[in-house]
Amino acid sequence: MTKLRVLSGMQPSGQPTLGNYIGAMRNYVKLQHTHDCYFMVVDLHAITVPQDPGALKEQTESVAALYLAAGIDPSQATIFLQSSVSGHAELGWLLTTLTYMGELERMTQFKDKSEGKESVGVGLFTYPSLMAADILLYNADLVPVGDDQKQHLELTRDLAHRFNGRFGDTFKIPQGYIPEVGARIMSLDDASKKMSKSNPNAGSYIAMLDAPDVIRKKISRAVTDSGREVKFDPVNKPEVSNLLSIYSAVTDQSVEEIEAMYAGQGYGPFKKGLAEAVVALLEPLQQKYKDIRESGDLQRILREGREKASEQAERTLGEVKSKMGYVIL
Ligand code: ATP
Ligand code: LTN
Repeated sequence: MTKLRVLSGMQPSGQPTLGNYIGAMRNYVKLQHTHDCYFMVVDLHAITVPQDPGALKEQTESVAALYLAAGIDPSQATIFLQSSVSGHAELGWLLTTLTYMGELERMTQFKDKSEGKESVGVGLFTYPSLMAADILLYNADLVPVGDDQKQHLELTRDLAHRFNGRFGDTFKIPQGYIPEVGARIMSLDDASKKMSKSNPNAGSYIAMLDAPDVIRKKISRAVTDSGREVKFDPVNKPEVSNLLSIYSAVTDQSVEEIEAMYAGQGYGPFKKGLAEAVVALLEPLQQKYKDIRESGDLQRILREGREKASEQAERTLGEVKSKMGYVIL
């Protein structure tokens, strides 16, 4: 039986966080054994907000190395850079012409990221069409993402239907793969906002590469209510509930088990336990990351990934262009 195809990507727009890991990356690792997987660093998406060229390069290599450190095996999954396969930009444009202004105006990520800004790049607005191209170029069946990407996936499905309806059956309709626990990890300083690597306050997130003592400090300073009961109650205790979700995702224990473990103890021991669990998860990954960066293997792995991805992308793009009426030379 042919394996279902999986595709996903992460932006090199800052330091990947524990939210990125729990919401997306660890599912990449899980899926690679049973699916035909493509994981990319979406460096074309990252420039929808200004990026310093030196930082972009470093962060791109860093995300690719984190994929490997987290356990993605390049002999099982294809790892590549979005910008190294020109078909993304090309199909992105073709799909942009099929996308309606109203659809993009409804995107909550655009609203959040443009809010209060004096000038906003057009790319931030049209970005979901490029994401649709990323997915449809590979005819992916499944797309592992966090909860915040649901709306973009819905648009991807709509664009695939629209293209198929107008030009004939071409694209598969992809499904999201969204974890039950940890699809939306919230900020440590404000439980109404998602944990984000582009938040200027580094205390709001745990970066996957934060040193153990930094992790301990950030968790001990995480905002909580003035009570002392460790209880999952997202409406009345959103901060503690967020920490409980992180604890549960990191240790694979149920929320009820964790509540019982800290019954009557207050937030201090709970936060200490959580910090040690996060450190135990990230410390070995950080050691692997260091080894990978020092090994110099990354270039070769990304080049091999580009070869495999390009082949697939060219095939789809050829079919798309021919169906749309482009003269194929
Ligand atoms: P930013 O926060 O900088 O705007 P991002 O982290 O949302 O960016 P990506 O790096 O592209 O953007 O996200 C990679 C994956 O991580 C996506 O699948 C996204 O849904 C998931 N993700 C991001 N933040 C969280 C979070 N707080 N909780 C769960 N999943 C998340
Ligand atoms: N839009 C996503 C990143 C992204 C993506 C993709 C995810 C770009 N292309 C394709 C899955 C599949 C984000 O901002 N997190």
